[in-house]
Amino acid sequence: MGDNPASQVYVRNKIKACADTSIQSFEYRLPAQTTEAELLALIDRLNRDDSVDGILVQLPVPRHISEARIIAAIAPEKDADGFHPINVGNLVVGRPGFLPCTPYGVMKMIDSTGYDLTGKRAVVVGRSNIVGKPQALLLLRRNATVTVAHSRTENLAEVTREADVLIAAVGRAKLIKADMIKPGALVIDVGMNRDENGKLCGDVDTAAAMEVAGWISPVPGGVGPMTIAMLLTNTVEAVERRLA
Ligand code: L34
Repeated sequence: MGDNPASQVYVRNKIKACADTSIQSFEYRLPAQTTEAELLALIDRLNRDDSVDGILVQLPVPRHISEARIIAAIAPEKDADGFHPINVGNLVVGRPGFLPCTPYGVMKMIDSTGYDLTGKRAVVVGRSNIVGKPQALLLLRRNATVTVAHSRTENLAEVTREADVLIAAVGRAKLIKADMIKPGALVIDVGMNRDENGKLCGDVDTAAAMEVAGWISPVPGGVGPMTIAMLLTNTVEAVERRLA
């Protein structure tokens, strides 16, 4: 909905990823002044459409739309983003459900290194509903000792320096400097910002951090593409559940 330039890039990348994997996708570009009732009517139609297995409303939505009402209107079994309260609840109590794509992708990235999280100190910087909070739950599920830090945390550097695994998801360009990273740490950069030259960059000062970290994920080409991969994974999972 609307004309958020970043959303347009992300949605285009999602549509391309669907095409590349033979998942049929349908794009509805709604003008910013579309009413909530109109958006809810479209979601209701897609909920009942048997040719649709996964639905997402790209966020952010304009201010006159209630994000919570929109998310709750999506059928939980088609909730490819894992944002519906039913899926959030299942995540909290550790029952099967759709996992939110970004933290799910981060877990896949950690697993790809062979890193064993059990007993390790994980610090998540950021507490959003779509990344920080679910990320903390997924790390906890894997027996990490989890700290959630955020913009109001005192002595942030002291907290991040304790992290064997550091997940940066605050949305502040290059906030995490090399001296905030424990030597050898596994660092995942969820940030998607523009630096002073308008260049895409993460929440980590990557060039400097590379000298300290054991592992570090790039921006672009890191968490963004993984988010999209997990969206496709959730969609295929929705099909499998429907056919089961
Ligand atoms: N409903 N809203 C909903 N679901 C989501 O999972 C998202 N998110 C976040 C924003 N709003 C959402 C995304 O799709 C962030 N996000 C996202 C998806 C893809 C990319 C980045 C963020 C991505 O493709 N990043 C590329 C570079 C993109 C560029 O050139 O600007 C990368 O290589 O990181």
